[in-house]
Amino acid sequence: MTQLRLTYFDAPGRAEPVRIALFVAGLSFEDRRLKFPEFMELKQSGALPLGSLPVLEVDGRTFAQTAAMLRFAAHKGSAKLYPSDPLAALAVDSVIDTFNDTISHQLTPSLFERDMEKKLEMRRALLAGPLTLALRYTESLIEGPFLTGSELTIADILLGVTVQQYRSGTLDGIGPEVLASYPKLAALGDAFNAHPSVVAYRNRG
Ligand SMILES: N[C@@H](CCC(=O)N[C@@H](CS)C(=O)NCC(=O)O)C(=O)O
Repeated sequence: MTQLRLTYFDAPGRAEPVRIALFVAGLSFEDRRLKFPEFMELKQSGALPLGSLPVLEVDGRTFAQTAAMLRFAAHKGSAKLYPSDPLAALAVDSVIDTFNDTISHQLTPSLFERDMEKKLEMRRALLAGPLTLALRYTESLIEGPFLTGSELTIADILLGVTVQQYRSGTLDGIGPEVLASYPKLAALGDAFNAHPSVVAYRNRG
């Protein structure tokens, strides 16, 4: 059996969609969670190919990039998390790339900002520009209840975790009110939470 080990911080962050995708796909994996000093030690040892987390080890080979990990889980696992129809796959990939771009270039810098006023200003700029574009675009693509219809895909996992993050209020300046203009996305978040595999993930103990 293929040995899988996912390494990230002890937080949802970028790894949570990958954790859920691996679980839903029926792939057992080691969920390795590092404290910040352990991450720094690993980074300095050169074991992280891009210097960042998460990384997924597959039989000892180390891979970076969450979007690729999500696709890997879908292709390798038992659940149909990636559409065979090219147009549906285009929608899935486009949403994943859109959110990864928005997170990498706009949200991540604000996470490292310690001055609260500056942080909120960065979040306001994010909302006024790229995040609103990303949300509006995503809303226009959602067929309902999930992105491409009735099947849960890896894009829905990423969106479901994102909706959950906004609803939780843990991102200062980007709270549940952001979803008011995007009813399809909010409904997708509800469908994600109610999906039996996602419920099983949350109850996994
Ligand atoms: N494009 C990468 C981005 C990975 C990334 O930015 N990881 C952050 C944590 S969320 C990180 O490790 N930052 C610390 C660093 O680069 O030193 C992905 O999707 O996996």
